Parts: sequence; C-alpha cells; structure tokens
Amino acid sequence: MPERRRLPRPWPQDPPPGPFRRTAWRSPLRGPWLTSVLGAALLAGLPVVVITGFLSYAAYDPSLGRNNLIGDPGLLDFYLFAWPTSPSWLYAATQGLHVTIGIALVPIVLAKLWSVIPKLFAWPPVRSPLHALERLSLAFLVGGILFQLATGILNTQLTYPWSFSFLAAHYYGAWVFTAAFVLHVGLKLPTMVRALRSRRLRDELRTGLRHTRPEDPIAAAAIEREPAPSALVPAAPAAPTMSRRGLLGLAFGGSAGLLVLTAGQSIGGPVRGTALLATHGRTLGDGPNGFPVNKTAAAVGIGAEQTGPAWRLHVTGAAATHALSRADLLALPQHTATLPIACVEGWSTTQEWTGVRLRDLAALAGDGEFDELYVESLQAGGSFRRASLSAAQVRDGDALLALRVNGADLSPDHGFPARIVVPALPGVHCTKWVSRLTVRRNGAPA
Ligand SMILES: Nc1nc2c(c(=O)[nH]1)N[C@H]1C(S)=C(S)[C@@H](COP(=O)(O)O)O[C@H]1N2
Ligand SMILES: [Mo]
Repeated sequence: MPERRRLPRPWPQDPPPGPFRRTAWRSPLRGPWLTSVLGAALLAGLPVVVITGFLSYAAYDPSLGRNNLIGDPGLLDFYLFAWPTSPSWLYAATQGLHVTIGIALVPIVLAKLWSVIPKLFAWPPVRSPLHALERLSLAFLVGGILFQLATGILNTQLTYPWSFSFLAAHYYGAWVFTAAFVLHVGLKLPTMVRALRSRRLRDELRTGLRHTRPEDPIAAAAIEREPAPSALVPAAPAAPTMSRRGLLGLAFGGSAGLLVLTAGQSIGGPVRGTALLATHGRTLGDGPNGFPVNKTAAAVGIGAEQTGPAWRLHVTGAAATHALSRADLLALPQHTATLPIACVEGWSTTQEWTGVRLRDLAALAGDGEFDELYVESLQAGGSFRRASLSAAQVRDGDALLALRVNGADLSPDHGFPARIVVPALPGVHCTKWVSRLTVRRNGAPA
C-alpha cells in the first residue's frame, strides 16, 4: 500500500485533556458490533422514511399551478410520476409510514450517535485528506438526521420555533441527509457486515450484566480497517452498569413504544385513542362530524356571515361563469364516496362524503380541455387556502366538492358549505370553505 500523504500537523501529537483522551470514554458496551446492530436497524428503517418523504413531495404536485410552496428547487426538482388517485388510501399509507417510522427511529438514532461519540473526539482530528472528507460527510449526516427529525417532529406538533419555511427546509434538508446517508452506507456497509459477524446476536441476548465484557480493541480496529486500537472500544473500560441486551432493549423497546403511541393516528378507528403522542388530529365532538379537525373555522376567522345564505360557489372557465348557491349544488347529481383525509402530519381519517363530482362542475364552466382546477377558499390568509388539482384528479369519479359527510351537512370546522375531497390527495389540498373553482389550461381559464 502506498504510504498515506501526511498533512502538516497543526496540532500536538498528544491529545488535549478531556474528551479527546482515549481514556475519557469508558462504557464497555461501545464497539463496532453494537454500532452495527443499531446501524442495521437504521439501514432498514431510514430508506422507508426517505422514500415516503420524497413521495410526499410528489403528492403535493408542485409543478401544477401554485402548489409549489418551497420556491424553485432548481436541480433538486424531480417529478417521477403524476401522483395517482388510486388506491384512495395511498397518501394515508405513505405519509403514515413517513411520520410513524420517522418518530419510532428516534431512540435508535440517539443510541447510534451515543455509540460513536468517541469518534467525534478522535485524535488526531484529521489523518489524511480522505479522512477529512469523510468527517465532513459525517457532519452532514449527523446534522442532517438531527435537523430532519427535529423539524419533522415539531411539524407534527404544529410548533414552528423558527422563521424559515418548514416545507422548504425539510425538503432541502432531505437532499443533504440523503446524499450523506448514501455515501455513508457505501463506505461503511462492508464494516457493518464484518462487525455483525464478529458476535452473535443470540449470544448477546443471553448475556446479562455480570458477563458483559468490552469488545476486543485490536479485533475491532481490524473490523473497522482503522489504526489499532479501535477508537470505539474504551482504552480504560469502566465496569458495566448495563448489559448490551439491556441497551438494545432500551433503544428498540423505546422505538416500539413510540410506534404504538403514534400509529393509531394513521390507522384510526378504535386504536386512534392509543395515539397519545398525536396532539394534533384530535377529534372535536361526536356524531357524523366527529372526526379530527385540522384548523377550526374560528382559527382561520370564518364566521356564519360568510357561510350563510349569501355564500356562492363561483365556477369560472372559458365557456361560462356560474355563481351557485348551496341549494343549486344540492340540486345537481350527488355522488357518495368513502375517502380518507390524510394529513401531512401523519394522521388520517376515512369518512363517507357526499357532494357534486368535480368533473361535473368543471364541465359546467369549461370547454373540456383543461390541465388544472384551481380551488380557492373563503379563508383570507394562510398557505392552505388554495390548491391546484390536476385534470386526472378532477376526472376521478370519486373526486368531490363535498357538501355532506356521513349523511349530515358538513360542520363549520369540516368546511361548510363545501370542501374538496379527492382520493389519495394530501389532506392539505382538501380545501375547506371553498369559494371559487377555476378551470384552467396553461394558467388561463379553459
Ligand atoms: N381552507 C382551508 N382548508 C384546509 C385547511 C386549512 O387550513 N384551510 N387545512 C387542510 C389540512 S392541512 C388538512 S389535513 C385538512 C383537514 O381536514 P379536516 O379538518 O376536515 O379533518 O383540511 C385541509 N383544508
Ligand atoms: Mo394537513
């Protein structure tokens, strides 16, 4: 092997006192095997979160009308396919997985970071240009996952203690994290496989505290293909206070606990009550309208004067403009469909909606040739007051301007007098308190 090019060293040979000393990290549990077990779990789980996350971006259909809320992503823009309307639970499933698995991985991510902390303080800090690059990529990896988990979880709690756009930040953050993750897996997969082979999970699960011993620092360095002794395995191990199976039990048990406390919000029905961590998607009242409410009418300043008898639905296209009262809409052919509202925050709820097919309304005003139905709400402000639907979504026979739900009139909080419900459409585009529909082609009325 050619000798590694040495950088001129701006730091002393000996590490400074504190965490840079190899004797500072004393847990006898740390080592490549433990890190690899946690890493293998993340390798199984994180791709699900990444893929469903990018699918959610596609489901928003940012290429259409004014759906793009994150600015021009330039090179990072991608449209693999037009988001389908079938099966109707598609977005409820992908986004439920995104949020539930993302939350459930938190204890495993934290345990994995804990397991590799000594490497953060490795001495010398940089051994070669390649080592410097690898450490830089780790900054993006660790920074990326912490940023994505923190912003994602705060979004599910509708808490925004920052001034940037959540959507834009979470989207660009996803690219940073994904790039670093792919690189990291590429670099570390062989190490992970060697490390997993170095001990047997079954044996570890049978080993209690009394027999817990550190991994071998020389063997560990060989597994890591790093200069011996391994930075992960302690040079001066303390007596164990916990077994490896105890630590894995804590991480995976915590993960399973979070899964149970979150999944109910997506599964719905009687298990919704188990979703104790879902502060959002709570149900207000009971009866036909007794299902979760995102924003109440009061929260967005919509009162009875706007939704009373004076309300009209304006339908505009190239052929005609109509102002329809609720009675006019109820006189049109009605269609009933059982469809979920599936929120980006992970919760969903399936109900039986009745109303006018969107394609019938589009046909009232347009000439039949359109690529977008632009929906606007009575709501004065906020980014959820309008949405663009694609022609394929509008043409789906179950795509509705809903007037009723579960046999009763929509409640004010669920969008009375009329709301959009379309199969597999993200909840955020199921506009409530609709006031105007415009049939468009290339941005102009059609
Ligand atoms: N006008 C308007 N429509 C809206 C919203 C809103 O804030 N304003 N919230 C959206 C979001 S994010 C979701 S998830 C669904 C929730 O519908 P629900 O409150 O009837 O359950 O409504 C959507 N429609
Ligand atoms: Mo939502």
